[in-house]
Amino acid sequence: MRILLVRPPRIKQAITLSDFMFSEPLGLEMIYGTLKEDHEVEIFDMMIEQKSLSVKINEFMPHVVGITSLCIDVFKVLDLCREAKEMSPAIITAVGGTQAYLDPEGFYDDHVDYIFEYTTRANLKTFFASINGGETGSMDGIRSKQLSYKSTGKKGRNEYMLPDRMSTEKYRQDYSYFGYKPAAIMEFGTGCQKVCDFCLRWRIEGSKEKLINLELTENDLRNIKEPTIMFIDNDFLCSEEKLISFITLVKELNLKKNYIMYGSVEGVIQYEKYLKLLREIGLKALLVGYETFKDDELSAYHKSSSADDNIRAAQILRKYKIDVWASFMAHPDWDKKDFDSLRKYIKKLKPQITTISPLTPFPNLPMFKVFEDRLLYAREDYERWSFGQVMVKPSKISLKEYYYELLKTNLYVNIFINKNTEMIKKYGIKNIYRILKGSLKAVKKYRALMNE
Ligand code: B12
Repeated sequence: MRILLVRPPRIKQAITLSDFMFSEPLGLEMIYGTLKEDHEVEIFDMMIEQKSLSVKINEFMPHVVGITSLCIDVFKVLDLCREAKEMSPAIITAVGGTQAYLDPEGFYDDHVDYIFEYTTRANLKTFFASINGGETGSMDGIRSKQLSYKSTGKKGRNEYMLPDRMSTEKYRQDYSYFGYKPAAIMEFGTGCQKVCDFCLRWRIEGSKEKLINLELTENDLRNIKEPTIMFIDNDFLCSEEKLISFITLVKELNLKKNYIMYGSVEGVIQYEKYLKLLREIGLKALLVGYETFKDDELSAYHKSSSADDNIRAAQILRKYKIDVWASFMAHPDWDKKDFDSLRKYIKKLKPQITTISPLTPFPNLPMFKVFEDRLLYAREDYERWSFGQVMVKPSKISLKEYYYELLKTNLYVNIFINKNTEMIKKYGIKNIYRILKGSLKAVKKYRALMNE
């Protein structure tokens, strides 16, 4: 069979960070890697391609169009499925990805034949073998239109398979992570035991932390040609076993690359001794969720660290010269004084890059129920659920003032606190220009929202 795997284009009206962080469609590369054994497969990355899906379908004549999805993509994915069906009703459409896992119902639509709620090597292989033979019975993890999207009831999770890095060869120069371009992404271990209240990631991967099969990881590391790898693990600093195993592997393979990782405050403090080693083998930046300057909010979010721990972690990371890309969440009950206190707190932490996003109680998270009555938009207003837009009505100041404070704080901390000349030296003027262009776009979108 000919299978076209599609990543939908950027959603222009949504607030996204994809101008700063723009990675490869890792899930599609895995599907490609598994299906290429028996089928003719191609990836069509519409975040880069200028061509329409119809033109691509005319060229490739696929039997199946499989589309990946994130929260803000739902309407676009449905449009693409319709476009495929209009080209030929015989084309089979299938949807997968994070959003299909978290909320498959959003894809119940006449133009969607199958929804992969979760994908494993086994269900993927069986599914394609059986539709090739004209059969479509019920299968674990897959909901079909024919069976009214009923699930078999068996729960499961996405399996980490070996991605085929060559499948996106023609796009790879464009994939970047902030100042690092080109950059690849991969995962070393799945799950997150911290189960913070606002976070989706343990919902996706579970609360058990597990290392991905080392042989697979080793193969994948050998295949990556980019000088920078961003690890998407929820908390790379979650266990001594993981740190030792990574450091040993990098040394064994004699890899000389830049690494970017997510790391918790707790992990920085507990595993300080490994940070020196990580820095020596190439760790350049750690993405740290400091979240807030208030202890009561940290405990309400079920974070296991305090505001003072944040400061301690920042000092440790400075000591080892590891850049910090910090993230904070603005609570909807903040007033102007709170934003001012946040700016002062960030001055103490001195991260290299800071993002402040409004708290987003995503549907399915326990927090959704808490804020349900204060939501500004409907659950089905998918393009707004970007984690960049204010979704909960602020209680102390107007929405316009709230946006103003968010914008002011984001600009203030990134322009005045971060050392911009140092960044130009580190990333080069071309990368800084790309980032500035992205920032201007974001500022424009924020201003439009302020006047909505
Ligand atoms: C890398 C990444 C990105 C990359 C690219 C992701 C992509 N797929 O295109 C970039 C940087 C572009 C990105 C952007 C955004 N992201 Co992001 N991202 C991630 C991250 C760190 C890893 C995702 C990943 O690669 N997982 C591993 C792969 C293997 O999993 P997977 O894609 O689900 O694929 C598996 C299955 O789903 C299946 N599959 C996938 N697609 C398909 C298709 C078919 C047909 C089939 C059969 C199977 C299948 O195959 C895989 C098998 O295991 C996650 C956090 C995390 N650690 O999970 C956030 C995350 C997915 N992102 C998130 C968000 C919110 C965003 C943004 C909206 C943020 C923003 N405001 O800018 C933007 C949206 C971009 C846009 N549409 O314009 C949320 C998603 C929430 C949701 N409900 O979807 C997450 C969970 C982070 C969070 N906030 O908690 N992101």
